[in-house]
Amino acid sequence: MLRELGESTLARALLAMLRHDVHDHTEWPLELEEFLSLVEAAGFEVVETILQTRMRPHGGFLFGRGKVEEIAQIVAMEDIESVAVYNVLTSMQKFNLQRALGVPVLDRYEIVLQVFGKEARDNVSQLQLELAALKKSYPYIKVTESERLIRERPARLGGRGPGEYAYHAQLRQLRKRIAKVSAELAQYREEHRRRMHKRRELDVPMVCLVGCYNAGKTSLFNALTGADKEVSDRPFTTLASKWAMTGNPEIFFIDTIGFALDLDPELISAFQLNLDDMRGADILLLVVDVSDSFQLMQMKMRSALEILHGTGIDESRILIVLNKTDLVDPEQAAEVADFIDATYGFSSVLVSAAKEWNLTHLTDCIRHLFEVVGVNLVN
Ligand SMILES: Nc1nc2c(ncn2[C@@H]2O[C@H](COP(=O)(O)OP(=O)(O)O)[C@@H](O)[C@H]2O)c(=O)[nH]1
Ligand SMILES: [Mg+2]
Repeated sequence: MLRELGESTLARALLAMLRHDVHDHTEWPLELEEFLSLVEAAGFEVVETILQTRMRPHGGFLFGRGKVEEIAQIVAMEDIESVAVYNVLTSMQKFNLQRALGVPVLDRYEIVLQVFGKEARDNVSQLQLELAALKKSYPYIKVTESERLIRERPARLGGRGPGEYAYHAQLRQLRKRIAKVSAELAQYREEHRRRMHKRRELDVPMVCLVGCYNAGKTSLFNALTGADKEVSDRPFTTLASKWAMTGNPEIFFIDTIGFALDLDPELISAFQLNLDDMRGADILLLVVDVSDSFQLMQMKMRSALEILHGTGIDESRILIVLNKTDLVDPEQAAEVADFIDATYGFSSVLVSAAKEWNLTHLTDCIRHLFEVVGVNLVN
């Protein structure tokens, strides 16, 4: 299909998802919608969406062969430039899909990386991102190159051909780069730990804001500390953590990276410096967008709690902050708060960071939780 002049210059993407839980009828549309906003934030215009329901993912292609052919036809007819897959692909699946479709295929891991990459301006974030990308590309290069060598082998007369040497050299290069980036990050991490230790010696308690992107962490951070950081509805504007101290009571607030639904553990593990901030804080405010649908809100909470749990954070140190109450009916907000208190056993506070509603009460709740976890405050 020919594109009209003046049409969007964003790369045209097809979005594909494999649903393997055939009993789930309500979560996948929300997951797909969240993914769509990520793909758009990564700089694509989504022009087609393909869904397949299949109990067992195809080992080689993720999708069944018939579905792959259908996607290939749409890619050709609709002038699609990239395919974004919701599911995390194995290197083999990515390789096979790219060969079958003839366009780049990016999975959720890579889409998130691409979005992160747009925002990463500081050194630490860039290195953490590079490490996450390298971890993904190393096995992929192994697969693509070994496939290529197998195809070329019959033409050769035994022994290693030049292609094979180049392949091993490329892998060696990648391993060297991974080692170098890891070493640099280890240094930054050490320095970061020293700095945290110094702050700890000041005896000022630390509160870290966590939650999914767009929940309003940075807005709340600004409202609580009077800082003026960029607030955005683009995902992941905050990569490296930011610190600010308040007086009366003296508290260090830390604004850190946002989570997304179902983040890959490998990807999360690349952001150790941000995780250190979460681990090092005395308490954590899990900021939740109360204007999301009830189900999406719970899915996001679950995702965030899983990450915090995996990071070794004790649940007793978490306070749930239900933000954006200005966007919902007060009764509805109160019901959500009651539900969360009853279901998850966390205390929650209703606030609006934008309108600065209920922040004094939030500070009281923070003081109370400090007492519970045994932190002394200096006024
Ligand atoms: N209506 C309303 N919008 C808010 C509130 N808090 C944040 N926002 C908006 O939500 C979006 C994301 O906010 P941000 O603080 O960047 O979220 P973060 O990704 O969690 O740091 C921005 O467009 C904010 O203006 C709030 O209390 N009420
Ligand atoms: Mg932010």
